[in-house]
Amino acid sequence: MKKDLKGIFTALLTPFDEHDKINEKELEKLVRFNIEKGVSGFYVCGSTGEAFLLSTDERKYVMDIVKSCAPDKTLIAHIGSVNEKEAHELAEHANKLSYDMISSVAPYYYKFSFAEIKGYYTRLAQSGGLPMLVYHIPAFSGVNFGVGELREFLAEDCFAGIKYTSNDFFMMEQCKSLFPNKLVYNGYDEMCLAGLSMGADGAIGSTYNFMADKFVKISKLLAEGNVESARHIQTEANRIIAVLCKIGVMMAEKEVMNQLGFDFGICRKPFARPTEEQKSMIAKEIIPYI
Ligand code: MN9
Repeated sequence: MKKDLKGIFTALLTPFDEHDKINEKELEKLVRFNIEKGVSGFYVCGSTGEAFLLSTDERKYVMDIVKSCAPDKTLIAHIGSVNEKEAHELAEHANKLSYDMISSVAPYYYKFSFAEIKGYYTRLAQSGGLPMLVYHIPAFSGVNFGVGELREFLAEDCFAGIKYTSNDFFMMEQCKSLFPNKLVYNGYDEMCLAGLSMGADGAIGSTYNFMADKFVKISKLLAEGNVESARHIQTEANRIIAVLCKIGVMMAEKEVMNQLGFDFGICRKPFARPTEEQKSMIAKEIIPYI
């Protein structure tokens, strides 16, 4: 069966139990819940999955769990790390598990030159055995690629495309039209319709953990040419996302899952736990609208 490379991909959250250990059962439940909502696949251990707060072994363990409960879905392993050795180890693991793609943020913290960053990506893409999806997220990584730089990646066969988390849709459209055969995934859920209508092949996002169905609908409606109805659903979703942003997206999303009946625990420190006031905001302003 050929895998679906288009559509909606959930950037999975990582549930922790009361001892701060990965909660395998809840993660499996989350994967099944999203499959039922019609997602095409999963982005595993990205920013949303608290990748940078997990050990190498924990990241591998999450990859194992997701592969075993979603073997037929398109699986993208985020293997990014400023420690390139770790990134290689994770890429090898993803390859061993037959993931479909690897993906990475730009190496962060130090101000690496573009040549150094390109070296990092190219070594991983050439040696990992899996095509690389460049994770462009300047607001978090501090690395702001321009079209010229992104096209240097896209011109190479070992690069699958870009996970594009930026609101510069002019640049996104230029990448897609220069390389129509490469994949471009929209990254900001609150602009999903904008990204898809400017040519993105699909969307990868964190709020899909609990409302993937809204975005599966947006993408179907757009494909049918029904922009008005698609925009209506995007507006509904954005009312929810605005509340998440006010609280702090990561910790708010885990609390949403908890209030929906999952047992996701809290984000790892230094993230704070939600206050009672934030919890009641979620109960009143988010849960009834999911
Ligand atoms: O790229 C996610 N980005 C981050 C994906 O988490 C940094 C998005 O799904 C956002 O969480 C979401 C809310 O701003 O759009």
